[in-house]
Amino acid sequence: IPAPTAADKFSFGLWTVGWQARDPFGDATRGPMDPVHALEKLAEIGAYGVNFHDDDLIPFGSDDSTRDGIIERFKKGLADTGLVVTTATTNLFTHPVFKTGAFTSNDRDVRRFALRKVMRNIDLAAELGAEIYVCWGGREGAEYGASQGVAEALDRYQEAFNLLGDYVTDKGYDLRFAIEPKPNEPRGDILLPTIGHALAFISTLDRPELVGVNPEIGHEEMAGMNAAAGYAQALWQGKLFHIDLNGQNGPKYDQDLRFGAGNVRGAFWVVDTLLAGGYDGPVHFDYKPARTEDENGVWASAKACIDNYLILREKAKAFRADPEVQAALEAARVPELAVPTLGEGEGWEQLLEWPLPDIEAIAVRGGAFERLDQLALEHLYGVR
Ligand code: GLT
Ligand code: MN
Ligand code: MN
Ligand code: MN
Repeated sequence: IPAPTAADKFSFGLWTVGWQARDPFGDATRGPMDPVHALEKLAEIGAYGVNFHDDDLIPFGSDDSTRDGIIERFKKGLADTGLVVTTATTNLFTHPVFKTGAFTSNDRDVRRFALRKVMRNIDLAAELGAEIYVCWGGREGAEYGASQGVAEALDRYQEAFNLLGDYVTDKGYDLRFAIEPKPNEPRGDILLPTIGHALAFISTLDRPELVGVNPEIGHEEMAGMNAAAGYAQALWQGKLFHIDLNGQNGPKYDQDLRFGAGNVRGAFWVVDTLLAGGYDGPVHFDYKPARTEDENGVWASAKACIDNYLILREKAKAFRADPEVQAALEAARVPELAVPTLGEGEGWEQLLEWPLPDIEAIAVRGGAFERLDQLALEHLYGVR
């Protein structure tokens, strides 16, 4: 396994390695983790960056002097370890005030408070040099058909992003937003449930150029989506601002497994897609070290996220470089898809004049995809 370097831009959220492993059925199995300790250990395993929710760093409700002290200590930790703050985000889901939503709560006071909470942490994000501000709207949604109007909720969601776009523009911050889709959990049905919903929503904003997506592998798979295909479309639209890599075993509760566990094949195609699309942002892991683990298990799993990415990157490169794969791609006519359907200067009239080839002969021709996919599996299984 290659050693991680700063150029790989591996990053972790404080809430990942710091997760105390409370679940709906059981209490925490690990104690709180000091953020500066997290920085030290992350630097040790080869991470480049870190990110956080406001409340991960500064407990909700802290007074100003406590807040300032925590920030100063964290800045020193960053300087000592050389870690970079790649992104930041707001916790709009833990405190009971957000139980009916944040930007889209029916309660207007909640919406106004949520925006204030975000703006305050945007100031800190900008101060610490973050370039991306993640927005995961886990509480934006509903359990019941009549409990909120979806159209009105989307109006308020749009209003929130328009206001935040004004805020960073007026403040002169070099910060863009990344919306993180998720279909459900904690709400029964969450607004902007998939990459596609988020991309469509972004196109309605006043400043669409400031907003992209932060797709999480597990969330897409919970929705039955192919994560790699979603990442590819986001790249194609210039909207893959950030990524949350982790593992998931099919459509069930959000497992947040370490990257590379769960759907291994899906993880391989995600890495291949990121390489092909030239993604050069932080390679961020958003996972939860299993509840069974003590702190040793936390760092073993964090290191495993990095290692699995590096392993899969080697395999994806080897797959693409393999002459047999290149021949199989040709046989499957994959390069032909890059050729425009109409020739230079052609329009519908020329297409109508095109002498039809033997359609029945084309219909019996095989796609030759099985051989190609088997080569991918053989690379993944480590026999090539
Ligand atoms: C929360 C969620 C993640 C989001 C984080 C950002 S918070 O842990 O499960 O998927 O990326 O708010
Ligand atoms: Mn039950
Ligand atoms: Mn998740
Ligand atoms: Mn996430």
